[in-house]
Amino acid sequence: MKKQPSKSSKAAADVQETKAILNSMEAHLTYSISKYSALATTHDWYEIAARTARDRMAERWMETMQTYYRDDPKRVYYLSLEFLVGRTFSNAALNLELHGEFKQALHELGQNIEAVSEMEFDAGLGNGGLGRLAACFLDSMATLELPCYGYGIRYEYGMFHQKIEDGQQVEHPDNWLRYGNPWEFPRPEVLYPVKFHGRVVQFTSEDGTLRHHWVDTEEIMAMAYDTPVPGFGGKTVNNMRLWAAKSSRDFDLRYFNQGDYIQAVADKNASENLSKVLYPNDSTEMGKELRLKQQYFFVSASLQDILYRYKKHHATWDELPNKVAIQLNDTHPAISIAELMRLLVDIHGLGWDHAWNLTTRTFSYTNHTLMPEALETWKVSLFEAILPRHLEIIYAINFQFLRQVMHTFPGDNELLRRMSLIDENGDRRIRMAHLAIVGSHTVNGVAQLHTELMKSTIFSDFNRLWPGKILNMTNGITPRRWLNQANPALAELISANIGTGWIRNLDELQKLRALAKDAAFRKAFGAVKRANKERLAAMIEETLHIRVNPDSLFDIQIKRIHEYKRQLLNVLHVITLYNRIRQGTHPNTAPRTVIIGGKAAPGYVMAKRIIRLINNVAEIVNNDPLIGDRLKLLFIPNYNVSNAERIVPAADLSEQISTAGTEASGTGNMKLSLNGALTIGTLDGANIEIMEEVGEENFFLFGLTADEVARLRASGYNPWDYYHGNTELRQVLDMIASGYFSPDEPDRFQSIVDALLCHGDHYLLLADYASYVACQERVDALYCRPEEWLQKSILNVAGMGKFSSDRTIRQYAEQIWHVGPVPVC
Ligand code: B1N
Repeated sequence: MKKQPSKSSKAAADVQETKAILNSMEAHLTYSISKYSALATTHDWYEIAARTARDRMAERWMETMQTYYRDDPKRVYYLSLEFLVGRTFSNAALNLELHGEFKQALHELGQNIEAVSEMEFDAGLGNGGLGRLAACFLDSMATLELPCYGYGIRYEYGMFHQKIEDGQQVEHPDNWLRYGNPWEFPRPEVLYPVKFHGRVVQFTSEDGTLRHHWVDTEEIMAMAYDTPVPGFGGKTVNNMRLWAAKSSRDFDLRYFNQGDYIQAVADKNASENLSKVLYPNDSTEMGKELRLKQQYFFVSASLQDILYRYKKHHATWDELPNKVAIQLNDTHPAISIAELMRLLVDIHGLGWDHAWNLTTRTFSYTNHTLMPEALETWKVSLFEAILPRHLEIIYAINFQFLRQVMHTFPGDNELLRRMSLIDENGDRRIRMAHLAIVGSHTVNGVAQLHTELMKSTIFSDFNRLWPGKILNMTNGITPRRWLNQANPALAELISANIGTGWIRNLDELQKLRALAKDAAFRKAFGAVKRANKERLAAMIEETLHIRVNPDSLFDIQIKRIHEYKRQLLNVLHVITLYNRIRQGTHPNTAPRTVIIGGKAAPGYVMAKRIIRLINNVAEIVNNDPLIGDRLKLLFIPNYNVSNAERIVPAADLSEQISTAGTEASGTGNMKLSLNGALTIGTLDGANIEIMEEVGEENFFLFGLTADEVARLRASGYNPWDYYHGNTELRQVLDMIASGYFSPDEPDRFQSIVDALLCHGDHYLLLADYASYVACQERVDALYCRPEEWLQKSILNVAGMGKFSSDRTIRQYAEQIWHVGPVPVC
């Protein structure tokens, strides 16, 4: 092993910087908190440290904004209903390369940086992968010095807090702003009206053109809150602008003076409900009126803001697509397309064709799922009531679009029905994905397989009409948070051996390949993993009061609970191991700790039942004296970004076991592999590309391929064949159905078994069971050869360069946005 001094691995903090930070913190203690240090709580120290870090970002932030204003480069606007940022303090300190200094300064004040960091509430403004991807992208965009802005909603309540009571998920509100949020800057002067309801009147203008007025509307104000987003190195600090709903009544004094005061205050509350809470649905659609209002609210405010900024530099609209790129994060902000048309045509008086040309050159759209139940559609009647002018605009877009389809493929009425923006089957519905595709210049999927399936299945008609419009942009994760911050010991070890270049250029991890053969490096690498496992074990003991053995294989599945992700298949395997151990048919291999974490959408009954099954199985397995230490099953409550930062570095095995063709990409798979876990997975989403990068021999592959899944379903899949054909599987299912794990209520889990045997086992768990169990045996065998395991683990880390979100963002910048870096001097 060679040693190299490097900034982030230096032991001693810079003395001058530390002193300056110490002085700032003492000043904040007096002027922001106004307490004697003896009275300051750990939370006060967090507040002080956060403000001190924030001060250090502020100057660069202002310089960045000034540079963009002065140079007027083409800017990117990332519109997302979700930003799952997590905590900010450690991330800010690390990206400013001042973590050591903060640690030392806090130490001198008698504080421990980890305890102080723990005081911060997670910003949980997202459900899962889609929201976390948006947060990783912001980090990469700032690190790559790209002029980008995130736009979203400042939910007062983020993703619910999950508690487990009596084995079941209970949702508690996430009041994350209770103690204030030191990272945000309210901008009460940045305020836009957003209209709803009302009706459309037509009139002919002086020049004889037909014009539209949207009148008798209700108005809600959108107020901006800005949060700085520092890139690594802290040179570029970009902006994330989140909108909060404020009553327009506040700004209309007449209402208060003349009207009913009490009613006025009640109305004010009602309108501010708009940004109150994040909808906790991931990959399922719920069609609620408030959700549509949230979408339009943030879209309308963001577009007004974007056009205002554009207008400061430009007299006409012609340059819009050369100065503005708007990325739609799924269809949630797709109403943008109709809104930009409305602003350009109705408000700014452009002709329809001119406006359409500018609009389609400005937008691009990312699709994140093929699941039919997640594809957004809105009832035409709902649109008519809430956004009547947008409905007219969508009809007009559809008319012109279908005319184009008719010209290209004459006489195919079925094709017109399929491609229409309006689904005419049953109650009429607007297909938001079709609106997004038609209104964008580029559409992208999030992993190779997902993009190919988009082109060959759900969007095949569009791919035929516009070949080349659908591109792949394989997802990535930021190595700053997911290695440098979450796993400081591994980061340190890597930097000591190959330097710190990997933090900006993750491809440099390749240099670790040679070190996989170095016994001393393997030993050090193994020691880091072991220490991370001890840390997780301590956390588990503290929260769950269960002692786990850090020498056991940590087998981890962390993600939203969804049938397609097949947490249930994992449970079937755990029960199989349980039976084998009890029956004495399990070879005496490594003990295992199976850890599952994730939230279920509150209305998703089957997902909640699966959580209960996991907890009930855990109860039996963990307390069986015949099992002892050989097998443990744990459900970690309230899986979120901060918990992930503890769990991911401690994983030996990463469970990525979705039915092939269902998981668009996955990003947890990347985080776990980057931290040295080996993957057991199907050929699905980004798993395929991970396997390509790390090598098949370093990946545990099992199960049907996406093609085989499609063929098996088409040829008539019968789960009973597998039930009758596999004794162990039959035993496991019979145990669940007969109440072995729920003796107080024997038929509690009957419906789970019914879903598999009687309702078609839509996600083919039974078809993949044997292959999965056999693959797990190979996992066991390898874990008993620790040197080989370590080698493969190192080769996983070494192969992860491709999955930096820096690579992903560079591809978006070059192939979709056509923007380049704007260094801030
Ligand atoms: O987006 C991630 C992918 O890595 C995952 O595979 C994918 O499942 C996830 C409606 C969604 N797709 N769709 C959603 C989230 C919230 C919502 O209200 C849909 N999330 C994904 C990043 O590409």
